[in-house]
Parts: sequence; structure tokens; C-alpha cells
Amino acid sequence: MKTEVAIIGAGPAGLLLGHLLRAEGIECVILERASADYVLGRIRAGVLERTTTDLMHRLGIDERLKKEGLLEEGFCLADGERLIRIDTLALTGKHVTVYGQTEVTRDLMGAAPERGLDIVYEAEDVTLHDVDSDAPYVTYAKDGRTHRIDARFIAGCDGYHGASRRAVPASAGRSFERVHPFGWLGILADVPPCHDELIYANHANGFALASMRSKTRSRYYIDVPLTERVEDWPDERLWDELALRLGPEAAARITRGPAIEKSIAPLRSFVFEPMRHGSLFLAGDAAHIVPPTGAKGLNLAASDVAYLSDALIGFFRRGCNEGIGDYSAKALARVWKCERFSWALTKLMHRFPDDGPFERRMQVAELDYIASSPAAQTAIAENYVGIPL
Ligand code: RFL
Ligand code: PHB
Repeated sequence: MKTEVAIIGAGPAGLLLGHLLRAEGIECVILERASADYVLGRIRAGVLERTTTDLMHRLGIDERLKKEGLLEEGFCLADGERLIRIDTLALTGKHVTVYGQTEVTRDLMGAAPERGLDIVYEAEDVTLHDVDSDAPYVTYAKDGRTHRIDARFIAGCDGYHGASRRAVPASAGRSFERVHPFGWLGILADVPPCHDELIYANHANGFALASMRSKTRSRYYIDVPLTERVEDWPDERLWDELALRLGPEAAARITRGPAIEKSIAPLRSFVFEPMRHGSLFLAGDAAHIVPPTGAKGLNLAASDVAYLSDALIGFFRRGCNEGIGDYSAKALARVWKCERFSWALTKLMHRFPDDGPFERRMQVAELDYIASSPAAQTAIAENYVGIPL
């Protein structure tokens, strides 16, 4: 089989890219290792920047997002005692939208057949070949046979553990990485949220986040050492800890309920440079990971894909090579700024094992400064709603 762009991975990056290319009549096929149900079963991001909702709008796949997404005008930082509100709408003129990654994925998958976007699920042993050349190809196994797809370009949208990044020769790329010494234990429950805006809390016991998926479904997190297991945290223990860490105001409004999902996600900061090698492009988690503090992961995947689709549309529709050449530098400039923000917010809101009383005083002083300074609040707000493309 022959196509113009072979896309590896049907997460948000691959699905968005596929739709943006199909909207311009560019041929593409998505190869996904997992089943559609498995992809939809992953509970991940919850907060969408305007850049991401604008892409869904441009595609005309935002009917449910407009109806069910919750527009958030601000969020809170908590320091164990008080809530410090960051009024993102007043400070930047922009909202973020609470709408789960699962729902974004469901909408993009649902619209694929009518838009001629082919997705091959359960494609095993996806292998990239000749990415240095102008005629790369991908092989994969399905239904007991090996298949081959020839393409002009390959888009590696297969996440941190995917095959695409590994197809770049070691001498041609460089990784920057920090693995953080804790994970986020998340609980999803069908109970109303304790607050109508998100709360990121730094308490003596550690970090907590109160988030939501809708007015009747809540998502909460605490940080835990990587040695802990989900079984160590029966629901009641987790609700008690959340109530303590989020502070008295939020605790008074927490509704407890049984977990629909509970899992621990490790925290990592990671960037791979460059994001293009020959005919292979990397986008989303395949090229970079941010810790979830600040909600940038899915949104970065969307901004990469906005740049990449422009580059590919320029190439196929106008014969222009410029976007292809610029993609990596353009995407990385935004990636590093978002890495910085996610890292700074992680440092501010978590207790690191090596931190002593000095580092603690630094956190208290910074939170105090943020509480009193519109300039500091604006700097946080403009990063939170998403820096411009
Ligand atoms: P994905 O979503 O990992 O999709 C990659 C897809 O590729 C498939 N794949 C392969 N397919 C074929 N062959 C192979 N060899 C393959 N290897 C893998 C996988 O099955 C998968 O379907 O990457 P993508 O598209 O780049 O999207 C990135 C986002 O999923 C990720 O950044 C966010 O979920 C991060 N994130 C958050 N981001 C936000 O913007 N806002 C948030 O509020 C937010 N909260 C979170 C998060 C991530 C979390 N976890 C679990 C890491 C909260 C959590 C807890
Ligand atoms: C979520 O709702 O899952 C969520 C929200 C904000 C974050 C991370 C995760 O920073």
C-alpha cells in the first residue's frame, strides 16, 4: 500500500494530525498498536488550552466539546491554609476548557470513518525503515500477515514508549531527561467537584490536585513515593489525605465516593532533539514529556501537530519545503517553554525528598509573592492558558 503520510499512534497527536491532513485531501493512514477500546480506556488529561480547542473547532469536531466542556475562568494555588486565586480570564482574556482526553479521543475516532481517515488498530511490530531517505516505509503485522506501507513522510505520534523515536540513529539525536522522585496517585469518582475551579495544593504532607471531568465527575490526585502501590491506598485513606492536603475550605466541600479508576503515574521531564530526522517527524509524547503539573502534555501534542500539519500541507499543496525544514526548531521553542513552566510549577508545589527547611521557605516566599503580585499571577496565567503558537 502507498500513502503520503504514515502516522504511527492513534493518541491525540496522531488523530488530530490525521484529521488535519485529511481536511486538505492529503492521504494518510494511522497505525495503532492497541485496540480502540484500550486507547479510550486510558484516563489522562483533563484541561484543554485554547490552541487545542481551536484545532477541534477548525476541524468542525467540537460539537460535544462546546456543549459539555466546562469553561474555566481561573484556578487556585493552595498553601495548606489559604486559596490563592489566579484569575486567568481577567489576566489574559482567555479560558481553559475542562474536557477529558478520553472525550477528545472519542470525538476524533468517531469522526474518522466519515472523513476517510483510515486507522489500523492492533497493528503489531510496527517498524520504520529508510527514514533517512525520501522513500521511507513502515511494516507491521496483523491477522498473521506482514503488511508494508510506503509513504513520503512518517509522523511518529506513538508516545514515549513508541517505536518512532528509536528509529532515529543515536548519533543524530540527543535526550534531556529528569525523572522525578514521586508519582501522582489519581482517583476518578462520580461525585460533584469540591470547587468550581481546579486547586493545586502544596501541604506539609505533599501535593494534591482537585480537578474534574464534569459537574458530576471529579478527578483528584496526590503525590506518593514511587515505592507505593495503588493497593496501599483504599478509597477512604485517599479521601482522608485529599481532605488534609487540599485545606479546610476545599475539605468542607469534598463529596466522597467509590473510585471508578485509580492509578499511579510516574512524573518525568523529557525532551528529544531534533524533532525531525530525514523523512521522520516526531510529535507529542514521542518527542517530549512534561510532569502533569500545569496540564501541558496533551496541549503540547496539539501544538506540535498544528505546526506539523502546516508544514505538510505546505509541502503537498504548494510544493513548499520551508515548513518541513523549520518544524523541529519551531516546535522545540514552544516545547522548552512549556517544559520550563511545568518544571517550575512542579518545584513550587511538591516536596522533593532532598529539600530542607531552606527550600521550604523558598516555596512559602514564592507563594506569598504570587498571592500579592498581579505581575507574578499574569506570568503564571499566560503559561497556564497556553503561550501563542
Ligand atoms: P499518547 O496519548 O501516548 O498516544 C500514543 C499512541 O501510540 C500508540 N503506540 C503505538 N502504536 C503503534 N506502534 C507502536 N510501537 C506504538 N507505541 C505506542 C499508543 O498505544 C497510543 O495510543 O501520546 P500523544 O498522542 O502524543 O498524546 C500525549 C498525551 O496523551 C499526554 O501528553 C497527556 O495525557 C499528558 N497529560 C495531560 N496533558 C494535558 O495537556 N492536560 C492534562 O490535564 C494532563 N493530565 C496527563 C495528565 C498524563 C497523565 N499520565 C497518565 C501520564 C494526567 C496524567 C495522570
Ligand atoms: C486532570 O484533570 O486530569 C488534570 C488537571 C490538571 C493537571 C493535570 C491533570 O495539571
